[in-house]
Amino acid sequence: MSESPILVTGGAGFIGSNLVDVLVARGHPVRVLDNLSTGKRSNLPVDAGVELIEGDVADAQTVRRAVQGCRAVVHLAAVASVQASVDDPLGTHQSNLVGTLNLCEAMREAGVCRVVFASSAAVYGNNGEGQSIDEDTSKAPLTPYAADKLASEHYLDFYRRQHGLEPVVFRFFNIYGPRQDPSSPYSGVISIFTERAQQGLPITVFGDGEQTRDFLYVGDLVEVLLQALEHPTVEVGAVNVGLSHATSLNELLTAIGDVLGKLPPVNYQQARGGDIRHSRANNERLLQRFRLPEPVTDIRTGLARLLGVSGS
Ligand code: NAD
Ligand code: UD2
Repeated sequence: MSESPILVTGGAGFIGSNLVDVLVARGHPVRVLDNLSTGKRSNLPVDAGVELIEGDVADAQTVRRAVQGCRAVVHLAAVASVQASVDDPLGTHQSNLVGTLNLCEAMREAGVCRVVFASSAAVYGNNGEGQSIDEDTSKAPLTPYAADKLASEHYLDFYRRQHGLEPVVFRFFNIYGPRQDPSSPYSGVISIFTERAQQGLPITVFGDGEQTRDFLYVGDLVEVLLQALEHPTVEVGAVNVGLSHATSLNELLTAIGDVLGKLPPVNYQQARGGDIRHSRANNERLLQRFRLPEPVTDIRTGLARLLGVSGS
């Protein structure tokens, strides 16, 4: 009998499609549920037998259909932009919380247990500023995005206790790499900076550029997601996913300039309201439970790969 598919919600997006590529390459049947709001059909491998259900996680019936007959789920479908959630809290909530709840219910009904969930470092707000943030750091969701991620974690835990779901909850820090869409001003900063640097267009830094982020290459994240799908047991509690390495935006710009051999003019504007100043993961729990690739992709190697510059 052929293996049942793994469902990847949001599989046509940046992280999802990078995951789908590796699942397919390793011979797993894959089903994708995606409403193509930011994801693209063209992100999915051609002729690889990936089944795409074009639909919304906010629609319970569609989610039921997608979960039916699956072996496990990786739940990535969400509005990924923090700012979009500030602009449209209600619309975002449908995708980011109702979608998770629909998934929990559909999994319970279908008897599918394992779900890997993409939560976010945003749940910590500005707590832990200046030091690395461990999972017990108090939560301070500052935006609808962060509130929905934290609430999703609580619902998943309820379904674990009550209905035997096996959630593996990851709090991603800042992920970057190929297919991160640079087209919106609220896209991931590395996708915007590298795209503009390649085109010779001016770059805008919001603030003084000394804010820091913990950047992780998407290929390294995918290796962790795969382990979470296969892990024989599931331990309780969310797991930070980051390198525990802080890079300021000014350092990032220097690195892009070094890799490309050029950098366009950089303008500094007022910091975005509500922007987190420093964010760095304490990743001890990640390293206890999972393996990061050896060696992990450092920022210069990741940028060189993304920019298609040799030496990567
Ligand atoms: P992305 O926008 O590229 O991917 C999200 C995908 O979900 C897209 O394909 C989109 O079309 C789909 N989608 C959105 N709403 C949907 C809905 N209602 N129904 C069905 N599909 C829907 O973003 P990404 O960076 O790949 O993010 C993937 C997940 O990881 C998200 O849950 C995001 O919140 C989380 N995350 C990302 C980062 C990061 O740094 N990129 C950090 C923390 C958490
Ligand atoms: C990212 C994720 C979010 C989340 C969080 C977890 C995206 C789009 N957002 O939010 O989903 O879970 O990480 O850590 O993937 N900036 C500029 N110029 C630009 C664009 C951004 O200066 O043109 C600044 C921005 O003000 C911020 C920093 O770059 O200080 C990082 O911004 P971001 O949107 O890449 O990431 P973040 O941390 O807000």
